Amino acid sequence: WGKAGTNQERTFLAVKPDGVQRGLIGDIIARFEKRGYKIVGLKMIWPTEEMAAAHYADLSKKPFFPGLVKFFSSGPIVCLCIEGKDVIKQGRQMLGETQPLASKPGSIRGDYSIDLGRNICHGSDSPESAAHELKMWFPEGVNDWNKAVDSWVYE
Ligand code: FUP
Repeated sequence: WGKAGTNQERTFLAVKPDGVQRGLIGDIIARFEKRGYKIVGLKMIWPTEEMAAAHYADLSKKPFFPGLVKFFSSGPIVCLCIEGKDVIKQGRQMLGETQPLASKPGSIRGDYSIDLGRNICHGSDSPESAAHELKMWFPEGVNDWNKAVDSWVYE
């Protein structure tokens, strides 16, 4: 799953149902591509409530958990596996803070969200959660296209 601390570090990013419905998929992906990161896994899934609950299992004791599960399973999400140096920490920085009010303009949440429960995207917060979430959302694996680089111009 991409070794943390190398240029092949990998994180799990999800455009949540609000981000998909608001037409922000392309913008979010473009930010990571332009930053220099590589998209190695990409698919749309409509999570079941069970999948949403498993994804947010750490928060199962919180009072907002039932609403969070309902929201996360309320429509399709876009699952991304993104690769590159420091992508776990950089991804979190590019997302902004959990609280939209604390998110600086220029970050995804700082540009597009106002409300805590509708904060557009999810990103793994540690190497452990990245490995766990990538396994959960990409059980089939991802595309290691490093070997394909430079082969698009010539036959
Ligand atoms: P983050 O890693 O920034 O997505 O934040 P958390 O894992 O702590 O929270 C997951 C999601 O739960 C947040 F995106 C929004 C939601 N949440 C609430 O609805 N209320 C809260 O008080 C905290 C989080």
